[in-house]
Amino acid sequence: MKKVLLAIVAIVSITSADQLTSLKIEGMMCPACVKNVKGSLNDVKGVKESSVYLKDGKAEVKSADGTKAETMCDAVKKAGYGCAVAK
Ligand SMILES: [Cu+2]
Repeated sequence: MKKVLLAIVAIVSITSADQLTSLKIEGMMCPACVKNVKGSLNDVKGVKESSVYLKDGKAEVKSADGTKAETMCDAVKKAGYGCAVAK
């Protein structure tokens, strides 16, 4: 029984692989902006971790597979910044 459970857990963790999304962020001027963007990204359902780069004007978002980049961008825009999905 225990072995079966372990096998199921292994399958779930393989199929729910993390997804990496790159976003272009516009309008960040200072570290407070970075904090705002990061906070709004982390509030998006499915997002696990985000790194926001002020100088490069970009963000790397680690999320559950299937989390839409558009949803992330909408959250950033709501916070008052420009956002586009980077290729
Ligand atoms: Cu700022």
